[in-house]
Amino acid sequence: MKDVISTLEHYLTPVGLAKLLAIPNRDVHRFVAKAVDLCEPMKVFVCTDAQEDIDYIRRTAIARGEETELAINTQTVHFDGFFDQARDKGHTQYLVPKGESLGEQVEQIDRDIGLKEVEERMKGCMHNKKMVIRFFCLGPLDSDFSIPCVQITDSFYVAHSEDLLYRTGYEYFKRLPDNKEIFWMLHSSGKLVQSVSIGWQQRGVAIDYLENTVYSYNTQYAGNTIGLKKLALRLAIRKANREDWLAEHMFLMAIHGPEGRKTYLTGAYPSACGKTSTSMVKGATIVGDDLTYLRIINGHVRGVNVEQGIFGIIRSVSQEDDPVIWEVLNSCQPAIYSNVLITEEGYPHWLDDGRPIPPRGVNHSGPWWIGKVDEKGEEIPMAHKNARYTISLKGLPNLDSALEDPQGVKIGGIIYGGRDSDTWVPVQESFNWDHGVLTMGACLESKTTAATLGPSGVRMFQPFSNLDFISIPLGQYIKNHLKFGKSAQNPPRIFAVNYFQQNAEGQYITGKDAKRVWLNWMDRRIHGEVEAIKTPIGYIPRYEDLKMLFREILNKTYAESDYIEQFSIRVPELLEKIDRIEKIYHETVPDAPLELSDALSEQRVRLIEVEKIHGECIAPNKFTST
Ligand code: OXD
Ligand code: MN
Repeated sequence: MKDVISTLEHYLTPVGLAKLLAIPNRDVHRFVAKAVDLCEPMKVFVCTDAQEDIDYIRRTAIARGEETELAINTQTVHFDGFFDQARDKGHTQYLVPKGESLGEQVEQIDRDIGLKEVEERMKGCMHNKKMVIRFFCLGPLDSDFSIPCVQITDSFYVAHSEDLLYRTGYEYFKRLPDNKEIFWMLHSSGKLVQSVSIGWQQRGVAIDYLENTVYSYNTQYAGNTIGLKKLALRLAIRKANREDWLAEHMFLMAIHGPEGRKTYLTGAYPSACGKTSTSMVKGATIVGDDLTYLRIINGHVRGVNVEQGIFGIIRSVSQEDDPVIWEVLNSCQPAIYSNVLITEEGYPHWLDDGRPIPPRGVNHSGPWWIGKVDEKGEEIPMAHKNARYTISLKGLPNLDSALEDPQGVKIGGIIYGGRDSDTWVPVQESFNWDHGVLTMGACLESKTTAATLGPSGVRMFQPFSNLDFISIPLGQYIKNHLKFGKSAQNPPRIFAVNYFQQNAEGQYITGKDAKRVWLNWMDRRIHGEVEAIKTPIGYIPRYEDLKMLFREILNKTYAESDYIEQFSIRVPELLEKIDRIEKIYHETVPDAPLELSDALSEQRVRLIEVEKIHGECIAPNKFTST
């Protein structure tokens, strides 16, 4: 590569160069020079925080056919290629220097080989394209949590989505101290046909953590391309590991309890297991729905939303179950839909939206009609199961006032939850921080969903809902959690939830709105207002408290028979779970902390003891309240 400035002069217009050089940080100039040298773009657009630059991004996404305007003209739709509509875990790899290993749970490749592959796949990939350079900040600006990020992409859809999802940071970059750590993201959709990326067989995401850089190529699906989302999370987990804080796959919300008190809860559930719908429940306020950084400030665990928007799964969003999201999507707020059905009149429809299915429209397969089949003769559904909406949090009626607080919010409780048919009860509280980390976070299992490629409905080990993004050995990650709790004066309570519990006939046994009750029960526990029943797996609610909350919050009667069915302790299933998890840790996580095997053995002994007295399925009233 020629020297940095002459390379930049070669590719950038004088206006673009002036915008770039207004940022004094030399690493920024070097990264852009390296990117243009590799991708050889036809043109380069440097995007500042100015409204005209931001408008240009949206306009160009539409002009190039990456997005189409809808009947509500603040909204657009984007389609990904047929095979490119979910996160590709198999082709997302860490570039690991020789002699290092991230452990068996993590996809990795020798760094030199990985970089060579990136070079081969990305060399000249923007020949006939325009490159966009954008500056953002993860977390609120000018705070201990802030991480500045540079995103380079040839997709105006990606650049536009990031505008709704992240805090713009061009001005922030201008005032960055020289030594501030920056995350770098370079993306190309590769070859496009009708605005759709067609090189999916050679797609990949390569995480070069030595250089805090992520490369993503031949893919458009936002989970693989929006650098600031799951790509940056992987870098953030490493940074957090070095600096003793936590980077988590968690929503962040406030429950509004009695007398106007607010209690902040943060929760880790795997993708498509209810994070967004939980953070948007009626009566609560949302800080974020997907990514939270947690730090200890003045002895307290405090958290921020890394993002400022939602890239949410739209399947099953309905007026009845999700009134707040529904209202936002039907307002004039900017939104980008992906992989939904668009009717001839320009309105989006999606699976299980509670409305009649339109007879025809356009979806990711092109023109669509009821009964349309693919080349294998299989019926093409109206919309993809992983269809999404992208909106900014700004303007949500239920937005929490602390979104931009540079100190974050004080966390009262942490929740772990997954798609679990037969082990966990709907809500439980751990005995203490370590018990929660070890038997809830580290033991989380969940059935796979359409958010990742591959079959859905398969029970998988999903510790902390963060396994897909963990970039350090898993044992170390767990030790960091234990240490974090010890460093806090009064660590948050830890809870587990299960919205997907089923009966022997395979039917779900809790209503969708019940999650509001479970959340309010947590609030009451945190403030010491309700007692609980001590079981071998943790504390569970008393019937009378839930009955009162169902009445107060949902105006519903809660039958004792429902309580007994939902909160009975299913001993054989819980023991099998311990066996499964122990085996995984034993076989694949050599650095797992000793505390983990102790916690699991103790839990097993407690379960076996109660089984001897009360049998396999134990009703909650067999245990005593504390
Ligand atoms: C997401 C995911 O899109 O986790 O948030 O897949
Ligand atoms: Mn997510």
